[in-house]
Amino acid sequence: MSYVDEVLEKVKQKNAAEPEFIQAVSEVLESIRVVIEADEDEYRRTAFLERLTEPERQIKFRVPWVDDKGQVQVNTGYRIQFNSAIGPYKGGLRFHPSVYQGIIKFLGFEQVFKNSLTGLPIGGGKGGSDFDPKGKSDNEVMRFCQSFMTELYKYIGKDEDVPAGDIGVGGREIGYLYGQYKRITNLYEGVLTGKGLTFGGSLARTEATGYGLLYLTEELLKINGIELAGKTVCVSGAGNVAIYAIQKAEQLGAKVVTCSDSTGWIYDPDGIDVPTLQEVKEVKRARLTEYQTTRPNAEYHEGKGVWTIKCDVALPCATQNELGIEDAKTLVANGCLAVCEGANMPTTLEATKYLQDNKVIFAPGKAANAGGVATSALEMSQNSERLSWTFEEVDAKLKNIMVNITHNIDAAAKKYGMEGNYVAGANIAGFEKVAQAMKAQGIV
Ligand code: NDP
Ligand code: 2IT
Repeated sequence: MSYVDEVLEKVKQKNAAEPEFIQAVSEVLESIRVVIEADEDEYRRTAFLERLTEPERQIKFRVPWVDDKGQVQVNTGYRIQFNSAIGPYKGGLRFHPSVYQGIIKFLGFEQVFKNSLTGLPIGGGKGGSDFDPKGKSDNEVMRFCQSFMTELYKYIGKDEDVPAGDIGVGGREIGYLYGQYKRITNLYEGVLTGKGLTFGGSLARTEATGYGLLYLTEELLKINGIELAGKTVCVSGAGNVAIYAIQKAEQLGAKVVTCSDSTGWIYDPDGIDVPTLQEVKEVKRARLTEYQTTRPNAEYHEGKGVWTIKCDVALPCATQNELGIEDAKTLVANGCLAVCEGANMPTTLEATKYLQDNKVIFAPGKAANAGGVATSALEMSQNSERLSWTFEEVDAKLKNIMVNITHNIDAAAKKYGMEGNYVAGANIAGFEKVAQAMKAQGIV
């Protein structure tokens, strides 16, 4: 049996209860098979892939907090420090009831290669909790965040591990977490990114993941001789990534006609109105039904459905495995040209293969959504030098990083004879830097 297959078998056995982690590892190991097989004996002798797929450290902790009625609630907290070969652990925190170890592990694993692709010195990690911020008061969210940080602070630091936001963790949560870290440690340091602008946050971090997704999408289409302007775009999600993806797509001359949340979706034939969406989701924290009240031409539907709308470009920006094989078939039948992932692993392996087989340009999340963490690394730089760059400076650096990623994944795919396979290109390009660093650092 080849070394890659041996390790895949071991990973499946060892992590049988974590399907998302197995999915993420399978995709990466399949992609880098060609690199491993060129020097298989040495990779096997050094148990390289066993080390790559085993987190350096996994922290799991109790998070007790008191709700507004005086009832004590208990959640589980996680921080998985996956790989620090190229820099301190870096990656977001997710607060969502679906969180368990397998979700955080798959996200941490993806983060290792994503962070490598940014070209910046950041290792990979991820954390979170099964806490559901929906329907909680600000005070409840604050008490939860304070309790979460009262344990987490022991394991993080500006040169050690730097968390940020993800699903359910935005500016409000980062503020509460930062306040508690500072109170406990007495340190005013860049230990979290996505901070408010008055306490060390970076301009353009809020917009960065969505904007970066569009910079990469525009460049990838250009490489393939297609112009983004004038195209119809379907977006899923209505959170941080989705909102700023829609805004940038519209600025670049495309028309975005859909968005969705966990209960339903919007089709707006006039193009999604970003200020209305921001009011509903960022200010009121309400459901998408509210969007329709000020946009009478828009349709609201319960459940899932954004991929049924005919589009040129599809941007899944909600959550993992939200785009399955039936969705992929519908997109292809409707003439979709490109799918670029704003979320982490939103497309199933089967759907990804179907899209690629049908010549749909496919950009995997670890490349396409890397603008968020890249700008987090820019926030770390600004914190270190105690300076703040302008929006235009940060945005220009972000654009440059995304254009570089686009060309790097294209070149890596070509180098290994897989032109146009950007999944392989991203995995190989991300792997190469981490692998070099791990080899140089010995058996650790
Ligand atoms: P938010 O919490 O801001 O938004 C998430 C959106 O997706 C919401 O509209 C939410 O609906 C919807 N959603 C979440 N979970 C589900 C689910 N299980 N079923 C259906 N809809 C769901 O998160 P982000 O925008 O930050 O994150 C979106 C994706 O992007 C995630 O995969 C995340 O890992 C990834 N990502 C985020 C980055 C960042 O910088 N924030 C960077 C790179 C990737 P509702 O409004 O009802 O809650
Ligand atoms: O998935 C991701 O890259 C993020 N949630 C952002 C991580 C970060 O450290 O900014």
